[in-house]
Amino acid sequence: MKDYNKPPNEKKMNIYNPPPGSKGLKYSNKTEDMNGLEEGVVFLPTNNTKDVEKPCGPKRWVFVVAILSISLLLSLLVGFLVWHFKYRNASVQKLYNGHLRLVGQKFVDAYENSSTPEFAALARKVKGTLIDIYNKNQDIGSFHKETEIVAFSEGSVIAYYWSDFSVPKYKVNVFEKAMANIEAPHYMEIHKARNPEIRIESLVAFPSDPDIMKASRDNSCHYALHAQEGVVTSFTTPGFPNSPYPSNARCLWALRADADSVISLTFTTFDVEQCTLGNDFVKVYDSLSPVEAHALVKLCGSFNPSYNLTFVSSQNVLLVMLITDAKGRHPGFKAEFFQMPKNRPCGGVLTGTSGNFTTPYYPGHYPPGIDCVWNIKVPKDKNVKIRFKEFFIVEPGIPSDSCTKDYVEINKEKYCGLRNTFVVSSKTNEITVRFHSDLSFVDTGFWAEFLSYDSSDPCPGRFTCSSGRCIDKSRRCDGWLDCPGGGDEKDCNCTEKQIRCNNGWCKPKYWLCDGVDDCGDNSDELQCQCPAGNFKCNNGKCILEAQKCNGRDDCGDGSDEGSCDSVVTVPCQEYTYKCRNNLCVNKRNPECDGKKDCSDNSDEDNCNCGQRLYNKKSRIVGGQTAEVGEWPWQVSLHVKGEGHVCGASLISEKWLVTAAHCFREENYVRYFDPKLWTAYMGLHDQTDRTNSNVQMRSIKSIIRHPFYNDYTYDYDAALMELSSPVSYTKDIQPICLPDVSHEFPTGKAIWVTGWGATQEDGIGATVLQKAEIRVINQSMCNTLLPNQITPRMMCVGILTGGIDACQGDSGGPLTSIESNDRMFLAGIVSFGTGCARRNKPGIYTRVSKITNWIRETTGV
Ligand code: 4AZ
Repeated sequence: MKDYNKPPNEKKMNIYNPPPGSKGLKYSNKTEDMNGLEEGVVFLPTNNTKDVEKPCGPKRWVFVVAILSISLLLSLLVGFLVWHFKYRNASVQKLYNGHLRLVGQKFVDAYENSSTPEFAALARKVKGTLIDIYNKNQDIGSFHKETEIVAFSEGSVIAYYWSDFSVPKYKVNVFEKAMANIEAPHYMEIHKARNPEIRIESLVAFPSDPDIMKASRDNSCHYALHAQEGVVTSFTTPGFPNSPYPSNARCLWALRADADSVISLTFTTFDVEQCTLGNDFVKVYDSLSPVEAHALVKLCGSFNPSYNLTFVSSQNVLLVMLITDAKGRHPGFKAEFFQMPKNRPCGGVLTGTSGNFTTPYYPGHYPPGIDCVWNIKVPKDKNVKIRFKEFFIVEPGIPSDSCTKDYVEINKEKYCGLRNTFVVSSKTNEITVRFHSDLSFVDTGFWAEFLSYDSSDPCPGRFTCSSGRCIDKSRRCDGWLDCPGGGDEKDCNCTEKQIRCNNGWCKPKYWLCDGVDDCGDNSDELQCQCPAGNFKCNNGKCILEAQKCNGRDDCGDGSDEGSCDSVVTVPCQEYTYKCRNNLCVNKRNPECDGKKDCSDNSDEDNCNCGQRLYNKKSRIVGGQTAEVGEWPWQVSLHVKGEGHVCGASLISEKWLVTAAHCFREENYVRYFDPKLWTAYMGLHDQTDRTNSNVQMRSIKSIIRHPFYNDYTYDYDAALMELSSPVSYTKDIQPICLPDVSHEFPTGKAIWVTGWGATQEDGIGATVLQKAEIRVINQSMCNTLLPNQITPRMMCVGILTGGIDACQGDSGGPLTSIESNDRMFLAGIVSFGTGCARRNKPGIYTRVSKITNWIRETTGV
């Protein structure tokens, strides 16, 4: 756009094009030169010795040296000029956004509209004053190119501006320093200024990136909205909801409220391009300038309606910015805002024996720039503890151990980030909780309760962790760390069923040599190490290190070929992935991981599966209610007159995978009759089946696995064909089927979901539930459930108990989140000994063992 540098080809032209008229002289010049050179050369007769000794040699050298020196000087000069004009003088564009306060000015409504004469008049004066300030500073003034006043807000009057500078490269550091320290002029200087009636203070300028600057400069998509007293105002992206937002858009919504008010903004619908797939995003600023220092949030992707997207300003303005690129057009957003009185107090004195308190506007996002202090006092003879039930204080780029921006502080210790339920206790009857939020980036905050407790018995009938947390006495010395820091596993006498780790902990004997460091100091795995230079297979066998990743199954269980860094075509084995061209690769789980591993790319074909289209809030760590759209392949199978009976997984528009035992004949009811069943896709709440996001289908056919054994539950799998295809939506998506070679390693966290009973012999859940459980190694699975486990089964659970699938979850998915955030159907809920009992994990049908049957039967 701007012509700061000469186009390089202009220079080239000078080099390659001789000056006009020089052509004819070229030859004669050369001749003249030759003559000139020969001038000092005298060819003498050989007998004239005197003349031979004539000192004409040195003279020639002087001449040559002079010529050389001159050409050296000339090239130095040329070099200097090139450097000076091309590099030293090369300029870079520097863009700034900022704001300043006008002292003693009265705000009039017309200032909110940039096309009014009042706006133009004040903007002219402010701009002039700003340029005067720039000109006063020799490190700024001469580089200024353009400034524009973009908005005013109330209080008294705040002006928002952008400025454009062109700074020589070698001056950039000095310039940036000067801009960072820019200040409003002293009062005395104002009278000498161009607009003495304009007095400004609190002048700030922030470097801006060109893309955001484009949004400020192009006002084809700018909106100014003022909150109305007691009324909710809404606005949407252009075209919402009937057409997608425009591509390459730079839209700004300047939201204002009356002085001494703040703004509450809520996105009621939000659906822009997924963050990982494109560059579209929305940013909200606690200012009318799009400056990073006042950014509250950056949003992309889509959020389900239950996600709380409420933001509160610190002053009476907010700016919403939408930036989109050329592709990936989505519906956009609908937002609402209203004004509220400022200075709502936060913190305070809390008394009594228990109570709750939260960050301001919880579960909405807390405002920027606030400090709250809660002084909590329980009766004198008691102590007090705080339990944080929800805790979300995440700042982009700030690790949870540094807490330099937003934090909670108790007893001089700072807490931030995303945390599970935790407890902080005091050894007195008082405690002080402080909360601080800085000027940028906000989060949901916390929800906490304070509780008084008896200092001599803080956990009646239970074990007290040093953190103050109470755990069941049976959890003491059971091999699992239940207290933060593992206090419940210290100073234990190990039973005969346990081993003693070197660090003193007791662990179940069957964890010895299972390839997992259960002790924490690896002492349970030491006596079973292979000799040096050997590799230990998953089945315990030792093989030579050199045999690892050599394309042969030396372990016998494929574990030596399962996790090789490079993708090598190897002879096909059980554990290798077979490409469509029948060549096999040794990479573990290469399907749909976003990388081409097969030479024919077939590992990345057929990958329209296993993707969540909503942003996952799941930040819910303690709670187990699923979010809307979090498990879009989850299906609820209803039987006429009985309601929900089993779960299932959607694998294509027409096919479901479920458990074969759901169709057992019981009480003379022939459950394998397709007419009995109805499948609900996109369902979240069993009481809300008429929701427009739900698609209901009758069943055309039920196909049980031909090897299903009704007695052992071996091959507990069945396919259901829907009467007509479903259409995929955000709430309805298919899950990926794992390849026959797909491995779900021991210890891997996997999710089980369903509307099953929430406790053994309990009743089913109304809203879809989720639980994170872990893959348990097959030999331990055999030990825990002797004579029950076949290779088509896998144990998945938490051996301490408490988390499990239960009655009514049968047939539902066991979802494994793999690389690229792709979800695979690892298992089908099959059976178990009760629910959530200690050492009794759930048993799941291992889907990779029946993938071929599923694909052959359904064509998926
Ligand atoms: C059932 O009856 C059932 N604890 C499913 C899973 C489990 C137990 C029972 C696993 O559907």
